[in-house]
Amino acid sequence: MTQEKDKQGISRRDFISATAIAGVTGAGIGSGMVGISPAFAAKESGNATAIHPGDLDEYYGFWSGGQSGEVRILGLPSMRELMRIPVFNYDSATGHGITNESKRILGDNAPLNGDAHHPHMSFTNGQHDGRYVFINDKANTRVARIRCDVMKTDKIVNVPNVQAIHGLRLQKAPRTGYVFCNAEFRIPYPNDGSNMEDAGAYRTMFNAIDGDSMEVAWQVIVDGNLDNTDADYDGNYACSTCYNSEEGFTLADTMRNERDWAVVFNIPRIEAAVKAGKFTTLGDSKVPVLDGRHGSELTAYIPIPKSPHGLNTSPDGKYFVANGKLSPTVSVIEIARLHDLFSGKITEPRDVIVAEPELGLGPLHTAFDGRGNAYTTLFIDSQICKWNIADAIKSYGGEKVNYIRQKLDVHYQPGHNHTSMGESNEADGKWLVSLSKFSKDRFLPVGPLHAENDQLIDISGEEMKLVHDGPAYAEPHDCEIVHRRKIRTKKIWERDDPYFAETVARAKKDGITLETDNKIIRDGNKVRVYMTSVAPSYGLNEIKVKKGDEVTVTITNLDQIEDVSHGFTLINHGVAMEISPQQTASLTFTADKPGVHWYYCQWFCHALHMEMRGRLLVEA
Ligand code: K7E
Ligand code: CUA
Repeated sequence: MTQEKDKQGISRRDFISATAIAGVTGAGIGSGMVGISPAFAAKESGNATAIHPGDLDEYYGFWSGGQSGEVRILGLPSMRELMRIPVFNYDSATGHGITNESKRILGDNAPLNGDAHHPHMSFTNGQHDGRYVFINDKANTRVARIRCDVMKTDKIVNVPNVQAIHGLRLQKAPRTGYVFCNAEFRIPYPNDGSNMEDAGAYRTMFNAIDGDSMEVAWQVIVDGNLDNTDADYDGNYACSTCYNSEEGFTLADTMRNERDWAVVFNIPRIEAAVKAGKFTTLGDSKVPVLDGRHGSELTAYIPIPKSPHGLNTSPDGKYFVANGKLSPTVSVIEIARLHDLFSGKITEPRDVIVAEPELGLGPLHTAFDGRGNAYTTLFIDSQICKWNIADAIKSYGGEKVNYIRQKLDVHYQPGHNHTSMGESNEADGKWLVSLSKFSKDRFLPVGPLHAENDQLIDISGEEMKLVHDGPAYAEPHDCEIVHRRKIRTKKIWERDDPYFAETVARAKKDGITLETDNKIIRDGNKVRVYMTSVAPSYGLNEIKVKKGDEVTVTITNLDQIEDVSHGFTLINHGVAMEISPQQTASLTFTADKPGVHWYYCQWFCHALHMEMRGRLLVEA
C-alpha cells in the first residue's frame, strides 16, 4: 500500500482507530487491527493522526488563551479549535463583559483583560470528572471556574492580600475540593504606601480556594516568590517551586543564590490550624492567613537548584518533579518520604530527593506517559527530553545507567508540555503537545507579532514523532488533554439553568412569563424590555423609549433546535449578546441618543437572518 503524505507528513490514509494501535511500535502489531495490511501498520506504527471531515476527535484540549484572557477548546489529535470561552476578557461575539449575566460573574467594574496561564479540570479520586475547568488570571489576581456542561465561565473570585496568581493546580483526592494557587509577587504588608522600601515587610502567599463555593478557604505566607505548583494523589500535600529565595527587587538580586527551593504544604496540618483558630486576618479580608515561613510545621522547604519553574506530579502519585530552569537538572521528590520529613524522621530536607537527572538546558515543565517515562521541555535547547524515572533514580543512587531515552527538536523554545490524560492517574501515553513559545519560520509571516507553535507529538511508540504544527494566538502557557468520555455537554440550555436564574427572578418580579411575553415595563426612567426570539424574528420589532432612559433588554430564545443561536446587537451603542436555544440573556444600556437605532441578530440563524431586526425609537 502506498502512503500519500501531505506536507506535515501526515498520512491521509491513516484511518485506523487510535485505540487499536496504541503502544504498537515497529513490527509489533496488535490483533485488533483487522483489515489493516501488516505493511501499513508496520510502516505507520503509532497513533492515527488524521481526523477526516465529519469524524470526531478523541480528546478535548483545554488551552489557556494567555494574554487574551480566554480559554480555548481544541480537538485532538486534529488540533482543530472547537470553541473559545471568554473568561477574563471582553468578548463581542457572546457579550461576555456586556451582558448582565456575565457582569454578575465578573463583578462590578471588573477589568476586562486577563493573563490566563493554567487551565485544569476538576478531579474525583485522581480522575478527571468533567465538572469544571479552573484557570488563573495573573494580571488581575483572580481565579475563574468554567462549567463543562455548557462551557461557560460561571464564577470568578478575586484573591485578597496578594498580587499575581500564577501557578494553579487542583486537589486530586478525594476530590476538587481545593483549587491551589500561588501568588507570585511579594508585596509589603500593609500595602498602603507606608513601607514600600522595606524589603523585610514584603511577603507572598500560597492560596486555597474552595472549588464548590469559589471562596478563598485559607492563605499561607511563605518565604521567597512562588512560581508553579501541583498536588499529590492522596490529598496530603501540595508543592510549589520558589524562585527569588533572596527576596530581592532586581534581576541581579534574584539570581544570587545557587539554590532556591520547593516548598511543600501539609494540607491536613493547615486545615487543623485553621480549625483551631491559629490564624490572623488582614485588612478587610476574613480569609484565614497562616504563617508558613521557615520553621513552620505547616511547610517544608527543600533546597533545589537555582530558579526552578514547573512542578509536576507523576500520574502514579509517587513523585513531584521540580524543573530546574537555570539548572540543567530536574529534582525528583519522593512523596512517600515527605511523611518522614514532616514527622522528623528525616532531618535533612534534601533526603526526600531520589533523583536529579541532568537533561539539557532550560528544563521548564515535565509530562508523563504512564509507562514510567517523563518528558521535559528544554527551553534553551528547543527540545523535548524523554527520560526514564526508574533509571534516573538508579543513576542518582550511583548505578551506571543511561536514563535519557530520546531528545526531539521542537520549534522553538518550549514552555509547558502535556500528555493525553497525563495530569490524572489515567495517563494513557498516546499524545504529547509541546507549547512552543516561538514559531519563527514555521508559518507564513504575519508581521512582527508571531503566532506560538503548539506541536503535536506521537508518543505511543518507543520514539517520539512530531506530527503536527498548530499556530496559536497569544501565549497558551498551559493546556490539558482530556479524553472525550469524561465530558458531557448540553446541546441546548435548560430553562432552569442557574446561569440566568437571577434574570429570570427579575422578570418574575415584573410579572413576566419569559417564554410567552413580549412587554415593555417602565419604572421611572428605568425601562425593562422583555421579548422572545424565534428564527427569524424577535417578539418585538419596535421599542419606544425616552432620551436618558436606562434600558434593560431581556430576550428568551424559544428555538429548540441545536445550533440556532440568535443575537442582539444595537447599532452605535456598543452592546451585543448571544442568545442560544432556550437561553435567556439580558443587557443594560443608556438610551442617550434621540432618533432611530436599529437592532439586529448577529448570529446567522435562518435564511431570513438579515431580516431579523427591529427599531429602537428614542424620543427627544
Ligand atoms: Cu508560562 Cu506555567 Cu505561567 Cu511555564 S508558566 S512556561
Ligand atoms: Cu436570529 Cu440571526
